[in-house]
Amino acid sequence: MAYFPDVPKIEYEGPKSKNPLAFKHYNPTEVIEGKSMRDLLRFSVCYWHTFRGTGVDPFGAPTMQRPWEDAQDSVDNALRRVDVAFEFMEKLGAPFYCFHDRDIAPEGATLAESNDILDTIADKLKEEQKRTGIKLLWGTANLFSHPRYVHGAATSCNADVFAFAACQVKKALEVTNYLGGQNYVFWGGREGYHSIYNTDMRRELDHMAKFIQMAKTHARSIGFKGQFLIEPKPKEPTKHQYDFDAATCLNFLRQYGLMETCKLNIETNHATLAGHSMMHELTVASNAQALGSIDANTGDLLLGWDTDQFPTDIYLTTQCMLVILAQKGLSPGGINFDAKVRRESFEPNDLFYAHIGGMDAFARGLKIAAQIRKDGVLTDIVKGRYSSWDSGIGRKIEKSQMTFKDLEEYMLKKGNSAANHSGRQEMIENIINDYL
Ligand code: XUL
Ligand code: CO
Repeated sequence: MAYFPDVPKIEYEGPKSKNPLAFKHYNPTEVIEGKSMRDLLRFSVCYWHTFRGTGVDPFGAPTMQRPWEDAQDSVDNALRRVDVAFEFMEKLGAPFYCFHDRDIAPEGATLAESNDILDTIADKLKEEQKRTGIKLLWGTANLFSHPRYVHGAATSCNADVFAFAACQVKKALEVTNYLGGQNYVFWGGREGYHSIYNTDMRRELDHMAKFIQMAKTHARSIGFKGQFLIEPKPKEPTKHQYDFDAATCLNFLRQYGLMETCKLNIETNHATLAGHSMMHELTVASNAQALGSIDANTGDLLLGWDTDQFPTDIYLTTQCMLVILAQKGLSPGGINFDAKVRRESFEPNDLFYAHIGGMDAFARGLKIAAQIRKDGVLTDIVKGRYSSWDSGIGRKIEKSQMTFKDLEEYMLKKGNSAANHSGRQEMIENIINDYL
């Protein structure tokens, strides 16, 4: 049975095409910087928004037309949803997908029952992966929706909740491993606090580190070779989230000796909620050799919450691809669309338009970024701007050959520092515009 009967396989038709169900820029086999677009971009569809999003918001009921859904959240429904998901991803030509344990399978009355249901669904996912060649980019556990996680999961004041969360991650790791998942993500949903009066911050952070360490030990014991990723986010649901931004996460990883264990999964809307641009966050992570994967979406400049919209802004995708190309791609990570269609876009086919738009926006960003890199414009500008560090006094400072006393001697002799040059921000922005 077809769940998207009027949607054919989405093909690349080129920039002149007016077909809304075709790619204008994403041409999977086109080679850029020595790799196919498919291998460079490693697009992934997320199960939660795409197959579980209902359109519910704090003011109103679900709006999404999803004829395959029953109201019960039954196991049968979960099995049917696997068919829906794979039909969608196969037609779209997405090479990867991602899930939380509770997206793919309903929670049972006990842990044992939940684990059994998860196994049933995982078997079907495995079959479909085999049939289609679609792979699991990452798995994760939902440690934030259930009321038991009201005070957090790994950072809960209730040790039993830590234990339950550990069981959930243990199982999610096993399922991810069974499905050949290439990464495992930790998004600290409720790892944070609202009031410091009732919070032992130090102890909670110690527990969070212990949790990741224990997860790693288990992952290695079952032969999971995938990459661990932490996903920074500054607010929502708690006022103070421990994984505020890339720099905060890196500080946590360094403090607890976890740099070898985890890289970062950087999400655009989380970056902007933290008051940073996506390019800033990607650069912070990449500079620390910790940029593992990205959650591609965008916020709304006029709204202050996590709107998780599909990325369509070519400036944004170009900036992302400049950083990603500079580190030669994201593999084994990828570009996961952690994005949802608007509540008003309730027809099933809107899911196709949304993903096609996001994939095309990234493909365009990739082509533009590759051209900027080929012409060397930004590298030449930056190299020129720092040229005083390539010889003379700058070089000696960088090589640790100078003391403050030496510098005083140098400057007393010279009398004053050399003149500055303009940063030419506007000129550079104009140059970037020439490429768009
Ligand atoms: C929440 C969010 C999560 C993570 C996975 O804002 O981004 O869906 O990506 O837990
Ligand atoms: Co995300």
